[in-house]
Amino acid sequence: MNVYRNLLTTICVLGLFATTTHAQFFDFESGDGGWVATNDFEWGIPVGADGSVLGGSGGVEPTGGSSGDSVFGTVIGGLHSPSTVSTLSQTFDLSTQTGATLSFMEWSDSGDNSLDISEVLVNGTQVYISDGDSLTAWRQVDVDLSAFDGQSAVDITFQFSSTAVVDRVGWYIDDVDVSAVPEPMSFGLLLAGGLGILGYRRNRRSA
Ligand SMILES: [Ca+2]
Ligand SMILES: [Ca+2]
Repeated sequence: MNVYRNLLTTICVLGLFATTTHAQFFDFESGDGGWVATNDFEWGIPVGADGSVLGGSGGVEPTGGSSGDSVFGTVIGGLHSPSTVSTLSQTFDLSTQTGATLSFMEWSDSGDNSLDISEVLVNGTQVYISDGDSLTAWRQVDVDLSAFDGQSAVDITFQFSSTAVVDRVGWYIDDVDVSAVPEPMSFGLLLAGGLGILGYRRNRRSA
């Protein structure tokens, strides 16, 4: 009976391992997490800069992060630049994943979407566009990336494109989470490994 109980426990434990993984989570507290920033995007601690006070328009940037202090934003403590495309990118391997998702926290003050555009591109395809609201709190965004399951090079890019019309504090990003569940083959390997350990322990006990 003990063998069957152990087997059940092993399967349950492996089942826990097979649930959604959050191995690729970035709170940006200890660094840039390998994200590559261009132009206005920079890593740092926002201080609540006010777009109108700075000579631009709109609302304020956050004070600190959604988590901790640090974030990425289009000019920390200042207005974004006019007529500039700024990007924040990293490439992920989703070749052994299924049901991939992207979630992140955003703070946006970019005005009407007909002017400045805050969007997420995955392998060049737009998967999210922010409405550009003048947010006064962090907002969670969830994006389904399952269309990219099985691909070994999935580029995720946060892209902020500004016009020459009016400058605001822009777009701030924190707590980026690229999650997925190991595909069935990976789960099978885990199960086989677990059963192997169980068999080894059983053999050792009876030896
Ligand atoms: Ca943070
Ligand atoms: Ca800014």
